Amino acid sequence: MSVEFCGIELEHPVINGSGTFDAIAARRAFGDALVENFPFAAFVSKTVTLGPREGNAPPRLWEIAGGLINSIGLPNKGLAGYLEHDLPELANLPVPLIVNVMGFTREQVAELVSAFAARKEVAALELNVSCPNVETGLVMGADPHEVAALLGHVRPLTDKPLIVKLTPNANDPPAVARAAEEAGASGISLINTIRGMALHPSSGQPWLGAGTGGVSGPAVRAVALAQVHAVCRGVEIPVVGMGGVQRGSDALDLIRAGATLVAVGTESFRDPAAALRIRTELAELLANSVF
Ligand code: RRO
Repeated sequence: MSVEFCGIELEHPVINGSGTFDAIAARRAFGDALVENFPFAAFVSKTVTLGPREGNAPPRLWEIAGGLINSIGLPNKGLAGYLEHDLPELANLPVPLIVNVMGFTREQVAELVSAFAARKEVAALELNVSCPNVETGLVMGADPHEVAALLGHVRPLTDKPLIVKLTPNANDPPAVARAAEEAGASGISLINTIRGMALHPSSGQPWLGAGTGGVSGPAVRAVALAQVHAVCRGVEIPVVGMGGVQRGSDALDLIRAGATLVAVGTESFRDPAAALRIRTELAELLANSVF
C-alpha cells in the first residue's frame, strides 16, 4: 500500500480532503488513540488565508440525500494565528502535513507560500484556486491563464511540492490542470465541491446564508470520476482523486482512473473512522485485483 507522492513517502494512498477532518478537535476527543491509528497517510489542513476570517452567515450546511451542501466561507485564524496555534499541534501528527492556502490576489498567495516555505513541519502546499482573483475578477481555478500566472508568481518561492486543487466549476478542468503542470505545479487534486443550492422548505428563500454552496458526497462521485479520469490523461504529474468516496471500491475506481492518492471527505463527517475502513477495503481489493 505504500506510495510516493511528489517525493513524499506515504504508508498508503488514503488522505483527507481539506476542511473535512479537524485533527486538532479529533485529538482532543479521541486522545492518543487517534495518533496511534491515524486515519490518513498525510493530513491536509483546512484552507488558511492571509487574514483571519469569520466565515459565511449561517446556516452553512444543508444535508441532501447524497451528501451535503456547504457554504462555510473559509473561517480561519489567518496566517499568523495558524502559525502560532495550529501548526505546532498539526506538526505532532504522525503523518506528513499538507497545508491548503487561498488568497484573493496573487500577492496574497505568494505571502502564504513564502511563509510556509520556511517551515520544516510542512511537507507540501495545496493551492485552493476555487476563489475569485479580486484584481481580475476571474475565478483563478476556472481559467488556465489565471492558474499559469499564479504558478508563475509562486513557484519560484519554494522548493516544496505545490499541489493545485482544481474546481469542478470550470469549462475545461483538464486544460486548467495542463496549464498548472506547465507552470510548475508538482501535483493536482480534484474535485472541490460543485456549486448547488437548497431552498428553505416553507419560505422558498435560499437556505444557506451565502445563497449557494458546494455539493459534496456520493452525489458528486460520478462527476469526480469523469474529471479525475480526464485530468489524469492530460498530465504527467501525480493526481489526488476525491469526490464521494465511501468505500474501498470507490477509492479503487479513482486509482484505476489514474489517481495516485485518494482523499476521503464528506464520509468522515458521518464516521470519523471511515478512512480506516476504506483503506482496509482498498487493500483487500488491490490484493485480489488482476489489473
Ligand atoms: O470554506 C468553504 O466554504 C469551502 C471551501 Br474554502 C472550499 O474550498 N470548498 C468548499 O466546499 N467549501
